Amino acid sequence: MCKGAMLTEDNDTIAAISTAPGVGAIGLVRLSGPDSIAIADRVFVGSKRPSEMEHSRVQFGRVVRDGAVLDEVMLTVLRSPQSYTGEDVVEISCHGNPLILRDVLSAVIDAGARLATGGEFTRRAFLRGKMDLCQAEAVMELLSAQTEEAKRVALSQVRGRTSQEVARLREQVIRAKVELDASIDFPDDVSDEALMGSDTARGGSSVKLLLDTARELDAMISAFAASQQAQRLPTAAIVGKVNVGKSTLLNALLAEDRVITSESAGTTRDRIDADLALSSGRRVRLSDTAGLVVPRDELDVKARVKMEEAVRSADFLIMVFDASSPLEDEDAQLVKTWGAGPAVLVLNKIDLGERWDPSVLVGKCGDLSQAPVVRTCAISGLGMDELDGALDKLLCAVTPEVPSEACVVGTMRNERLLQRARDAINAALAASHTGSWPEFASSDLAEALGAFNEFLGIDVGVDILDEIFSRFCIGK
Ligand SMILES: Nc1nc2c(ncn2[C@@H]2O[C@H](COP(=O)(O)OP(=O)(O)OP(=O)(O)O)[C@@H](O)[C@H]2O)c(=O)[nH]1
Ligand SMILES: [Mg+2]
Repeated sequence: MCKGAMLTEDNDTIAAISTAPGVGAIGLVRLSGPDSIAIADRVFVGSKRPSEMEHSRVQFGRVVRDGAVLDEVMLTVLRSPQSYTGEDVVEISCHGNPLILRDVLSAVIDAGARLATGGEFTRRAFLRGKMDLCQAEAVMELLSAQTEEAKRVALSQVRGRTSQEVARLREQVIRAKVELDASIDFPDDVSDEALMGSDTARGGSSVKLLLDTARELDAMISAFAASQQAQRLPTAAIVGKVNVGKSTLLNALLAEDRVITSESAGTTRDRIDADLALSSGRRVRLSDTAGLVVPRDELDVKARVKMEEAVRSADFLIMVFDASSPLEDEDAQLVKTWGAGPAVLVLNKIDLGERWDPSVLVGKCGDLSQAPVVRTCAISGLGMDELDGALDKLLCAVTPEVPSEACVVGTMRNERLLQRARDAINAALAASHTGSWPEFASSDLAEALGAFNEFLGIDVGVDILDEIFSRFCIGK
């Protein structure tokens, strides 16, 4: 078992490329461990040796191997314990070319470092007490956050707010348990009143303390559900009759030639997803779908199934119509079948004229009266700004509100542990209504403390750490 901050695992020096794969202005190779600075001495040539540099100083120089210059770099030395991992860390900022980064990494490995595994830097930060497990897990959440809410939750967790809240609740349970245990060991010294509630002279009874804790846990658990929904990328399915310009509209929104379009009806068969960043910065996943048509063959039937799946999983619909030709049965079918949910109505091909009024559609489905109508010409991009704005409003409407002051946990593991703690506390409270209080309650509270400990990473098993850190990328 790991004693959280106390136990350290490996004591070697690890290295990895910490920036994202691909070309960038700058790429970072990071070393952590007791030999980081000695290894840097072996590969770096500058006016000072890295071992002579003070903490957090940066120096320009060259990384060399066998006399050949691999790159001109900026090298930073961070001395233990004032670094991300708590160990000696050296960061080498190179030109962000993957070939250069690979050369510099292989030079430091030849000089004595080991290639880091996924999440190993953060795992070391946890094991050396730089952060608790809840914060360490949130580092990964922060890197992969796709929505504002996901970013907010992860950042607040990385900064330690969630850990502080959970540590406070854990303290409350410890206080209640100490009082209960005292009543078991010294039954004459602790009155039932003190435990059950009316004796407030002792600074609040165990029952009151536990009721408050369970209430706070309840609030965190219910905020989790709303927050999870707000954390996933909302999706919108682009639907409509064949050939109305759905795929052209997707390309216009993305400002790239992403999907095939053509004048023959039935071009799109499969569902095609693409992520779009709106001008507000909010993001939405768009699904282009096969057009509605009377099925002629098995392929049409399969395409229809895919289209219906996309509609079912969408948060809202982008219903596309050809404004330049008369409405047909498929248009009416679209509105009748799916017009009751949140949607934006797109009247496309307005460059070819507008043959009908959108009120005709609204008349077919009462719920559509709330739907915004946007007129577009997808081949020229006309109307895309209005559509961007309409999508943004719909996104706000379908994203559940999570109070910004709510303390929310980021992962299912975290939420399950809070539930486990809450259920154990409730079991302890139930015991207070039976003759079994306080013996049974004390063991329930031990269970609640176990859940809090696992949450914070106190006394967790290596298997749990492996599980958590295996999801990390290499270099973090
Ligand atoms: N004039 C004009 N033509 C358009 C417009 N939008 C799309 N088109 C054309 O309409 C044809 C069909 O476009 P698509 O985007 O393939 O239509 P779709 O709805 O995806 O069609 P399916 O995948 O077959 O259901 C293509 O020839 C497009 O160039 C528009 O706003 N104005
Ligand atoms: Mg298409």
